[in-house]
Amino acid sequence: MRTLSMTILLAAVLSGCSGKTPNPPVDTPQTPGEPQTPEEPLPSGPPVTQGPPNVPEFEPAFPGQTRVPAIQTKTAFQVTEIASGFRNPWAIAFLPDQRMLVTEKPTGSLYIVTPQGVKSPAVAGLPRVDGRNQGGLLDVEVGPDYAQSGLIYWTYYEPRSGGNGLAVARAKLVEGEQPRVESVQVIFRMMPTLESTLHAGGRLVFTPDGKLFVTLGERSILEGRVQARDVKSHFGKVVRINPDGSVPDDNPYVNTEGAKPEIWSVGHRNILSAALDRQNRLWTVEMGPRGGDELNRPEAGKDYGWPTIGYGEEYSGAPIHESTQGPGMEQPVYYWDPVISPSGMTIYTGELFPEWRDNVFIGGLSSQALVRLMMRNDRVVGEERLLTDLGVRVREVVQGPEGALYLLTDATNGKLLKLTPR
Ligand SMILES: [Ca+2]
Repeated sequence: MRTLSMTILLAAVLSGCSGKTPNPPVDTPQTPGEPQTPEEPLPSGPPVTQGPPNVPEFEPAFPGQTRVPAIQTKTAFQVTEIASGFRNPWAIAFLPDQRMLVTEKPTGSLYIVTPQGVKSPAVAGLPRVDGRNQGGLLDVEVGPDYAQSGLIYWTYYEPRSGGNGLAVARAKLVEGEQPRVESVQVIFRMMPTLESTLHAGGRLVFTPDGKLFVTLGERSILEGRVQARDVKSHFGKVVRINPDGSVPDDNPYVNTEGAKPEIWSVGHRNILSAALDRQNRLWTVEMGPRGGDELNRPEAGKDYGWPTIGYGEEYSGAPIHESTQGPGMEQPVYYWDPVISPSGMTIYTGELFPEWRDNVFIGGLSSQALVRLMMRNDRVVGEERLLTDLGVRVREVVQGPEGALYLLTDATNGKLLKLTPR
């Protein structure tokens, strides 16, 4: 382990900006004896430094939907390299003993990594992936009953006759000199099959009531894009399943003729970021077109509008949307123009950084940043771009068991980094 030479010491205070923790929402249960955070004034001042908007003619639907005031973390922190040599790693999941599972996207390899950075041989027995382009092995999660079952879950681009599609598999992890998975079961297949190496989504989120959210993209090509609001297709959806792949009785479309019963919410583009908040509500960030990355809080049966409404345009500059708003479609909580290219997300609940309590962290690829959002009453009130001087694409961000943030950088020599108070 070594401390990066680019270690950052952030003690400066931006004038006019508050880096204080917001109040928890009023319905958040308070731990007995926990002091109430006094109400802080909202941040004010200019937004974070970024380029001009790509689609300046689109205006936000409400104040604070984009370009909120910049904030700056006051706690001095450091970035430590735990391990390197991962080929475009994608996701981290913590085992109960603080070791990590780390996925490598294009190779389809899964590793077990100790807190000191010692990497196992690649876990044997995972199914073959279609590793082209955005495909490969994506997210990994440790099952809620792992201590008894040894089950882990992962997402991948599954090669199929006639194309490919996202699949979710689970298996028992068996440790040893050559770790392996046993009894691999595919529990969900995104349908229809299509030939596309783009936009399959792929984040997994378990909820405390034992359900599993899976985020799905719309495959990028027009044939897939037009299915994003169609409940007969999995494309462009959040789905919710039981850990064995069966459909929960209370899903919103279980009684809709012809609908895919796994669907939770519709009208998404490509969701690569998903996390629960302290109230166990799902939040997502989706890759938008040029100028249209979105933060949403997907609710059962709601329509998030893609491709009918949105704030971006094609990368060619051609228009996609006639409007930013439409009947029966939800507004994003926040959007970015220019985009951050989001991947990875966590909502901070740790003790190491009290000022980050309930803040949203998002990995930024093209923005080469760790994006921090300060929230109040489910709106974004402050934004920060951390680690910009490292010059790395941040693929993944998760909170470790001790309250540190763990990151993966997207590179052919990808690194596992740890962010702690200095
Ligand atoms: Ca939307």
